[in-house]
This record gives sequence, C-alpha cells and structure tokens, in this order.
Amino acid sequence: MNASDIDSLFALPFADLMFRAQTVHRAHFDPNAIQRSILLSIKTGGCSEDCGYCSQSARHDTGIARERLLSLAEVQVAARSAKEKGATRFCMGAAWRGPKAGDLDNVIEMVRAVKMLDMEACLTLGLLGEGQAEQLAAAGLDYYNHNLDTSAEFYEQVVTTHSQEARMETLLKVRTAGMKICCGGIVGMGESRQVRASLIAQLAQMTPPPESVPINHLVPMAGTPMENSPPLDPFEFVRTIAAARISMPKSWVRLSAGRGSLSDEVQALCFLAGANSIFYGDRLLTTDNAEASRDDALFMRLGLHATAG
Ligand code: SAM
Ligand code: DTB
Ligand code: SF4
Repeated sequence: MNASDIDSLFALPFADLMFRAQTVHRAHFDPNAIQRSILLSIKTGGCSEDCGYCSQSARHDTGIARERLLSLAEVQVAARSAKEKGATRFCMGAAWRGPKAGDLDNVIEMVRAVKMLDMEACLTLGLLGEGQAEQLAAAGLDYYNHNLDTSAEFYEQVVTTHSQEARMETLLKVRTAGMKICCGGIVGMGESRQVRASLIAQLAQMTPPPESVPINHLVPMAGTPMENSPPLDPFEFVRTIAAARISMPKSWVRLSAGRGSLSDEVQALCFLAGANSIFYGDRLLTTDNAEASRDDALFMRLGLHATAG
C-alpha cells in the first residue's frame, strides 16, 4: 500500500475502516489473543540526542537524572519477575544515541540471561555501528526496536541530532543480521493526519514490513518541547491503529506508550482495530504504564487472553 492508499483509509467513515481492519485482523490472528511484553530501562537519562518528545534527552530539563547501566544481576531479577507475570518477551531500553563497544559487551550478557529464562529478548539501544547487529544476533537477540517515530517530512521538526535516514541504515543492519524488527512511531505530537498516514505508509513499504509495530501515543513530558502538544482525538489514534493493521496484516501491532491515559473504551476500540500486543506491567521507561491490575480486569471484561507472539 502506498501513501495515497493509506490516506484513503484514514478518510473512510469510522465504521467502514473498523470493518476492514477487523476483516484483515481475523484473517491473520486470533482476535481475542493479546501478546504481552515487559519493558525495563537498563540505562536511563542523559542522552545526547534532542528528540522533542523524550524525557531522557540531556538537552531537556525534565528532572530525569542520568543513571549508570544496570548490573547483570539487576536485569536478571527484573527478567525473572517479568516471566512470573506472564510476559513472553522482555524488552530492554537504553538512553543512548547508540551503544559503545564496552557497553555492548555488557548488554550482550543481559540478552544471554533473558534467553536462559526462555523468553524472547528485545533491545532498543539507538543507532548501531558496523558489526554490532551481528554481535547481537549471535547472542540470540530476537528483536531490535528502532522506530521511524514520524514521517520523513516531519522528522526534522522533532529531532535534529540524527536523521531518519540514519535510523533506516540501522534497521537495514538489523535485517541483514537476521533479527526481527520492531519499528513504529509516535502520534499526538501535533502532527497532521497526513503525517500519520505517511508514517504508516513508510512502515508498510519496508520489505518485509516490521514483524512488530509499536504505536506510541505521546506522553507529554514536562520540560520537553512537546509538553503542551494539543491533545489528539482518540478516534484518530484508533484510525492509526486500523491503518497499521490493514497495511501490515501479519505484523504484531502494539498499543505502546500512553495507554495509561486512554480510557478502557478507547483501548477496546484499539483492540477491535487490530492492536494485538501491549506493554504489560506498571512501568515503561521513565513513565508509568497502565496498571497491570487494570489490564487484567480489562482482559476479563473483554474476554481477551494472553498469547505468545
Ligand atoms: N534511544 C533509543 C532510540 O531512540 O531508539 C531507544 C530508547 S527511545 C526512549 C525508544 C522510543 O520510545 C522512541 O523511539 C519513542 O518512539 C518512544 N518514546 C520516547 N519518549 C516517548 C514519549 N514521551 N511518548 C511516547 N513515546 C515515547
Ligand atoms: C517503543 O516504541 N515504545 C517503548 C519501547 N519502544 C522502548 C518506549 C515507550 C517510552 C515511553 C516514555 C517513557 O517511559 O519514558
Ligand atoms: Fe535519546 Fe532515544 Fe530519547 Fe532520542 S528517544 S533522546 S535517542 S533516549
């Protein structure tokens, strides 16, 4: 599907869009099954980059302090706890432009520890240098998360310290090394519908499309340039999910950041629109997630069950 196809999806009456999304979703997935990943920030704050939405940029005064890389033992405790909570994938994030060689060696030990617990492992460490993707693949890493974040045209209004092309190069390295790609974006940053459609088109045109597509709703963080972004119409968020589902029929579409401030009813619409993965657990990286107890209750009310993805 190209950008104009995705524009047309966004322009459909809501009921027609939802019907199409449901039809595609049911052809490829159990519509009542949701995959759950648990996220851990292994290195928080002090990032050199200036991403306008991010609380972890050293250039924004957000009150998030620079922390050291967690120890292997700390990660093992968190990974065991994630497994006990029923997560099938453990995702570790670092506030880096990209990993230094020494840091990568430490992170590789963390990947091995997660794999020993028989969970899928995902990392998000920023831009990868030559050979780093191969090192991660050799350690057994299943997924690498690296988002396009927004459309190519809008990117420079959000980030100036690196280009979206550089991110595409990292995605190519991940693919060439044989790992699965987790790649999505953020909506609610004051962008137009056309920007949202163009982001989805860029993701869908990757060959093959990412196996996992996180759709983040901006969490407006105090001290970032986006702290006062105008609120996004929740139906527009649901439309973005539906467009991702229709254009990437076989991908896991993850309802990611910002779920805590979405009502149960909007989340239910997102699941109807084809979202079939969430971050589970009370914490994301620097922000609170929807509480696990609330998710458990919502799953019960909607007759949803957890699945391995
Ligand atoms: N530094 C690495 C990078 O930029 O790829 C990995 C960590 S970065 C925090 C991972 C993703 O979190 C970003 O690409 C963005 O999509 C998402 N994110 C960060 N802050 C957010 C916010 N305030 N609201 C929604 N999503 C956010
Ligand atoms: C992604 O697309 N969303 C996650 C994960 N990849 C690493 C991160 C969400 C971060 C939300 C803001 C925070 O907690 O700082
Ligand atoms: Fe750094 Fe990633 Fe945050 Fe950008 S999104 S400032 S690269 S941690």
